[in-house]
Amino acid sequence: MNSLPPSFIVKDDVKRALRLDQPVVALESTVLTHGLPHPTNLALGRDMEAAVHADGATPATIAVLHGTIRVGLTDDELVEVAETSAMKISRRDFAAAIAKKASGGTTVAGTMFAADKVGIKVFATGGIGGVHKEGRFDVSTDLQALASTQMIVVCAGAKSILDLPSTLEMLETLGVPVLGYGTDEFPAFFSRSSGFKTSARVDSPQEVAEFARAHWEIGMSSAVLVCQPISEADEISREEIDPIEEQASREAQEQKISGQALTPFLLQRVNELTNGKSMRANISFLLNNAHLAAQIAKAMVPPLKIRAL
Ligand code: PSU
Ligand code: MN
Repeated sequence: MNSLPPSFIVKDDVKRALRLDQPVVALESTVLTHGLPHPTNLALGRDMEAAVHADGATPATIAVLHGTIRVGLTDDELVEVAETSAMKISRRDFAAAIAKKASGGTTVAGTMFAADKVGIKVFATGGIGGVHKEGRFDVSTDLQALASTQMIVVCAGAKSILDLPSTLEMLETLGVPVLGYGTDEFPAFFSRSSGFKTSARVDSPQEVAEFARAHWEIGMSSAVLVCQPISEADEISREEIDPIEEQASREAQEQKISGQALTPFLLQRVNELTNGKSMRANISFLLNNAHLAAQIAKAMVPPLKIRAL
């Protein structure tokens, strides 16, 4: 961490944990700035940090505040992120935010960039971006980040607002292992099943850690994507959610919503159309993913040191 650029600020407890090789879990913040309404977003941000702590790891929520990239937020800073209408920061947006001294929530790709810079190896999120149905070239930078960052990313799969088969094909093309946690099937976010297969199955945090070690020890440079299905209690059936997601997608096309605005629009519409049920489901698996990520981070200790001959 000695050569960090000046625009980075790492919170003291995160710095200490990293120096001592203790488990750390990165958390994203676009879900706070663009995924959930206030004050639910703040409660969720706090609860995700508490979930990571409860399982014995140090949480590092990542965001940009007044032009500095923060790895780990104080509670006051978390309040600020949750309250301000901020930028959505993916990889290409950091420089704009730094130059303008702006604030923003980091996407999966943005969070992976900052986490990787400081040496964090495990990251919990809700859903990754992917190939959209609405635009031929709307493919999330999240996929590129997964292709090129050695990190374990815990998610609940991808939403069926995305083109799931194309997203999975892209992950295969990019060499990203897609692991089902306790399942052989790729989970579809709100629903436990999607009808699509994962590339491998794992059943414990230790197995995830062993898989990641093997992947990186042989020199692979891609992430390991761990997909944990939503709990049965909070699941929304595909019969119920699919038509709603289709409607949201139709509306986005009618209203010509594209680019960065598309994912937040779809999330919000699906939430409105399910009367908040999708948001409750979202919160449920975000917390489950934070717990699992902490357990995986613990299983990754001692960290992998790749030696040359
Ligand atoms: N999917 C969700 N909730 C989210 C996101 C995706 O269910 O909050 C956010 C994540 O931060 C993800 C980003 O990285 O949206 C993807 O945006 P885009 O499709 O514009 O790359
Ligand atoms: Mn996009």
